[in-house]
Amino acid sequence: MKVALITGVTGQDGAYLAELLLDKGYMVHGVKRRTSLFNTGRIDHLYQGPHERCRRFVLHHGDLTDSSSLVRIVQQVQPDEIYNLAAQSHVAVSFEEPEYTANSDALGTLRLLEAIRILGLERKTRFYQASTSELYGLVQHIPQSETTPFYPRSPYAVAKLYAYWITVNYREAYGMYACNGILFNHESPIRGETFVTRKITRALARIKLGVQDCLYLGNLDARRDWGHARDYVEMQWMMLQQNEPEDFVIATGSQYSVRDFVDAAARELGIAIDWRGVGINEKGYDAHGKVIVAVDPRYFRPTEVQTLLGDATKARQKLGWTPSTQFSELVAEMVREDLRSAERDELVKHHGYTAFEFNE
Ligand code: NDP
Ligand code: GDR
Repeated sequence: MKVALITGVTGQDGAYLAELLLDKGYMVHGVKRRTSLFNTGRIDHLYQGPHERCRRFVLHHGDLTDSSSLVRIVQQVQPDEIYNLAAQSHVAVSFEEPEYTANSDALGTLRLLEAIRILGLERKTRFYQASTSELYGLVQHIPQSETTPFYPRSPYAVAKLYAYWITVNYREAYGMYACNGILFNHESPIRGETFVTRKITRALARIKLGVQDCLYLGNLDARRDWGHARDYVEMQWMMLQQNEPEDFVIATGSQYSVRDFVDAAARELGIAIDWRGVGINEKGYDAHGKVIVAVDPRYFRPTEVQTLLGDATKARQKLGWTPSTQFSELVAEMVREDLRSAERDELVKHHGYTAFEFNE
């Protein structure tokens, strides 16, 4: 049985990847940092308690900022594959916590690579690094491929740039099977609530049911290449199954603006948005003339990544990559799930928790 270790297992990609690897028959170990509450909502359906026989999913306490925990876990687990998905992954937050972001996202990657080396596992353990389209930042070429020069535009992207190159360096210096997946934005119903797609689907569902009044956003003109996380984790696994380690761009090759995303989600909910004004005065009105979307400059970033569009030709040719979920399907799935949660919130708001006794 192959053994995988996933850092960031409680995150969006970690949950999808754990599920995928368990389906493939792997023994899966996940690194979880200590939190005051469980924080395992995305992986609870996979949980197997310590007393279960034949466990194939095990969680370990550890942190990317703590070498000792990483060395101990890698030593215990002796993984065939490590997927380094853990990161302070929010670009806007990285401007507020730049040092922590560098520590976890840049040095954290180094710590894991060193753990492999210290334990003499260079020939055994394959390493996947969660690199990002944010590396392209102020884009130097459209569309972006593996050969497009990087120009990071946030402390997050700069930290990930270090992680990208240290992964390449350990591959070249020590002959390790280590590779970067340069993944463009990928979303899902379990995306963190403060990333723009989920913020939109969640807020519009709540507005539809009267639980929330208005959705406040930053730059509506930012353009992204959005795919589905379920499709992307499959490529993370594929990258570790090749004969030689290589870096790959994973993207859909289609691009939409934040405003397009709002419109698509609103359409799904049967809301027609009438946009009026420009810049920070731009607002979206519903059919009754009520403002339901507004720009709030607090969500602008000190330096913005205005446009990202990926060219995944190499992954298509070498990994057989084709995204199976279209933009409209992604939006529909996210809206559907958030409408379900909004219905619960609406029930509680208007009837209190006791409502569940009668209605569920
Ligand atoms: P999430 O933010 O959903 O998950 C991040 C995970 O990292 C969480 O499990 C989090 O734990 C964990 N984590 C954060 N800091 C630490 C730390 N110091 N030590 C240990 N664990 C830590 O991110 P995604 O799942 O969306 O992304 C996965 C990876 O891919 C990230 O590295 C991200 O930067 C990168 N990426 C993501 C893209 C996307 O569009 N989703 C695109 C390209 C790259 P906790 O649950 O406790 O917060
Ligand atoms: P991004 O994702 O920065 O691309 O990083 P995010 O969804 O946060 O932003 C996308 C674009 O939308 C604009 N935007 C807003 N963003 C947020 N979060 N909230 C808002 O209110 C808002 N209004 C407009 C942003 O300015 C930006 O241009 C994600 C993360 O998953 C990274 O970890 C990953 O590396 C990259 O995708 C690829």
